[in-house]
Amino acid sequence: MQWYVYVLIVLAVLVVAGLGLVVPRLRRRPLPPAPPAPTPEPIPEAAPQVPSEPLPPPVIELERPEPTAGRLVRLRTRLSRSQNVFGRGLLAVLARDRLDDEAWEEIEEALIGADVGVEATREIVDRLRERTRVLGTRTATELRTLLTEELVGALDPKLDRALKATPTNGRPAVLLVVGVNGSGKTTTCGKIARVLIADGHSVVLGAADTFRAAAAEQLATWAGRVGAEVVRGKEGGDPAAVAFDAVRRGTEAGVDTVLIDTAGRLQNKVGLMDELGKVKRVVEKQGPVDETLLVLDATTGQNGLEQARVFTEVCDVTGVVLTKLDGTAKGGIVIAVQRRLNIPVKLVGLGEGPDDLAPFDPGQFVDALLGPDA
Ligand SMILES: Nc1nc2c(ncn2[C@@H]2O[C@H](COP(=O)(O)OP(=O)(O)OP(=O)(O)O)[C@@H](O)[C@H]2O)c(=O)[nH]1
Ligand SMILES: [Mg+2]
Repeated sequence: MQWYVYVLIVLAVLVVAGLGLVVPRLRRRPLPPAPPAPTPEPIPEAAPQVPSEPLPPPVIELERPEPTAGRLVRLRTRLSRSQNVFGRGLLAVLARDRLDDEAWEEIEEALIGADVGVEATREIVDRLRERTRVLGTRTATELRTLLTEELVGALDPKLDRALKATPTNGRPAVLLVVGVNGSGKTTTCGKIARVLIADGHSVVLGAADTFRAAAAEQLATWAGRVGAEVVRGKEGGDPAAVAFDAVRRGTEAGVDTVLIDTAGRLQNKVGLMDELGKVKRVVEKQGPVDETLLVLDATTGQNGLEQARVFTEVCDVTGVVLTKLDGTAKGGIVIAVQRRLNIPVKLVGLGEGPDDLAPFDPGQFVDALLGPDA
C-alpha cells in the first residue's frame, strides 16, 4: 500500500473523531431563552379567522311584571279623554239648577256620543231623571253617587270576570285569543302572559298566526322577557297544527296555562272564519278550550259590535278584552259591548306598555270614568 493511502486513512479517522467530540457539545448547548409571549391582539369580532367555540348563551335578565291587583286604579288617568265626557261633562249638566228637557237631551247625546249605545242610554237617562226628581236639590256628592250607580248597574257587576287560567285534572287551561286585524291580539297575549306569570302561573304561548313570520317573532319577544316558552310553526303552515302542538307541549311541560295567539281576520271573510273554527276544534281533540277571548279595539266603536257578533257565532267567545281605551273618549263602548253580547268584558287595555292591561272591574272603571272628585 502506498504511503499516501495511510495518510488519508489517518486523516479520515481524525475527522470522524473530531466530529464525535464537537456534535454532542452543540447538542448540549442550552436553548436560547424563549422570547416573551406576545400579548394577544384583540380579535376583530366581525371576521373570526379560525372556527371558534360556540359562545355561552347570554344571561337574560327576566322582567318581573308588576302585580295585577289595583292596576285599573293605577291606570285611571289613561281614561282622561273619556273623563271629559263622563266626569266633567255629565256631572256639570246634572248639577244645573233646572234639569229641563234640553238638559236631558244633552245628557243623552253625551252618552250616545261616548258609544254607550241607544238602548242603554235611554235606560240610564230614564232612571237618572226619576231619581234626580225624587231627590230635589242635589249636592255634588249625591250626583256622583247617582251617576256611578247607574253606570255600574249598566255594566252588570255580577258577571264572573275571572280568567279561566288554572289547570284542571293536571291539564293546562287553554286560552284562545281571536279578533280582527290589528285589534291588539298579540300584544294582549304578551300582556296576559305577564299577568299570569306575575300571579304565579307558568305559561306556554302558541304562535298560531302563521301568516307572517313577524307575528311569531313579536310573540317570542314578549315571551322572552318573562321566560315563557313559545311553540311556533312554519310561515304559511297550518295554524290549527301549531295550536295543537302548543297544547301538547304545555301538557308535557306541566304548565298551568297555554295561550294561543291567532291571526287577525275580518269577520266577513268566510274562509278565515272557518279556519278559526277549525283551530278551536283541533285543539279540542285534547280537551276543552277553557277561554276564548275576543280582542276588540275600543276606538272602532259600534263597528266593533258587528265584528264581535260574528266571532261569537264561530267560536263561542267567553270573554272580551277591550283594547286602546286610552286612545278614545268613547269609554262607554264597554257598556254597549256587554249589553249587546251578554259576554263579560274581562280585561281592558290602557296603553302600549307591557303592564298596561288591567282586570276589568265595573266599580273601579266607572270611578275612573268620572275622574277625580271635584
Ligand atoms: N294605545 C294602545 N295601543 C295598543 C293597546 N293594545 C295594543 N295596542 C297597539 O296596537 C297595535 C297592534 O297590536 P297587535 O298586538 O300587533 O295587534 P294584532 O291584533 O295582533 O294584529 P294582527 O296580528 O296584525 O291582526 C300595536 O301597536 C300595539 O302596541 C292598548 O291598549 N292601547
Ligand atoms: Mg298579531
